[in-house]
Amino acid sequence: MTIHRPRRKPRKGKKLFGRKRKDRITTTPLVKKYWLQRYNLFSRYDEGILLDEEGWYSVTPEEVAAKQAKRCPGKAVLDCFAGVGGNAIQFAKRCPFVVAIDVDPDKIAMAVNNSKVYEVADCIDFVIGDFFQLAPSLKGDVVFLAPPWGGPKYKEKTRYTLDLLKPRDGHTLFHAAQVVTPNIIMSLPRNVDLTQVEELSWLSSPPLDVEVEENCVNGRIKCVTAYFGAITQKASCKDSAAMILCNFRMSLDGSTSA
Ligand code: MGP
Ligand code: SAH
Repeated sequence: MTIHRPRRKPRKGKKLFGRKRKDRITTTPLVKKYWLQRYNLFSRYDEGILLDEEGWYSVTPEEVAAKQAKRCPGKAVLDCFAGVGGNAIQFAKRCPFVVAIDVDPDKIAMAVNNSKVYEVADCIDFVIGDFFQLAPSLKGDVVFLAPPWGGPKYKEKTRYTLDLLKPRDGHTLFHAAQVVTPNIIMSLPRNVDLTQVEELSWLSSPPLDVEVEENCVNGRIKCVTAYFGAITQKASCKDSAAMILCNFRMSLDGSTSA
């Protein structure tokens, strides 16, 4: 495991005045590419953020994670493949209850550390475990799924099919999540087969609302996010349409009884 650790954690309120933080551990060529993007991944990187190799290439860029979290205000969110905490930290800023699950104890240790850097560690429950085993016992309003895509080589496929997701294929993953809630968010490769993504919504009867967005950082697409169920904009439009209708009826009722 390659943990990138600052030589010295800057003390709160103390500025580094032009002195650059040096990483103690040698950076592999693979990691270097992501290290160059470090402030897009964690804007507070210099305050002691820790990542291992998989963490570097898998963490959701902060701007994207913040956008995904914006969909879930006030919700209880289960981040089922939490990694080094990129998403869990952003959920914790907006949601009263966040559970961060990862099968790798080192990832959870790094996620705990990183959430402390962002001062949200107290808002997250960390669980070391296998999502597929835990799913039947989980409770939450939203399930967030950012599973392994099979490493950075995912982009070699012209069309990334859902059977390539790890450790289980996309259908098995979606089925497991549906046991918890129909409100599911999936973070997927930018070359994912969108027809297959849409088909996932048909696994539910009646079919779930589905919405897909491309997520860019500095004008480059980083991933695709699929929202299912009540967290799609379509569903919230339906809610607000129902609300408007309801308010309209109430005002009619009011005018009749007046
Ligand atoms: P990338 O395509 O490897 O990097 O990953 P980049 O900088 O866009 O490279 P380029 O060669 O295309 O220019 C882009 C983003 O996808 C990463 O920052 C992660 O947020 C996300 N990502 C990449 N991988 C391999 C995974 C993965 O296995 N799982 C998850 N959940 N996210 C990943
Ligand atoms: N969204 C995260 C990155 C997730 S990377 C972030 O922003 O930091 C995918 C993670 O899934 C890896 O950390 C890996 O350890 C974890 N994982 C793989 N199989 C798992 C399983 N069966 N249950 C839970 N976590 C798993």
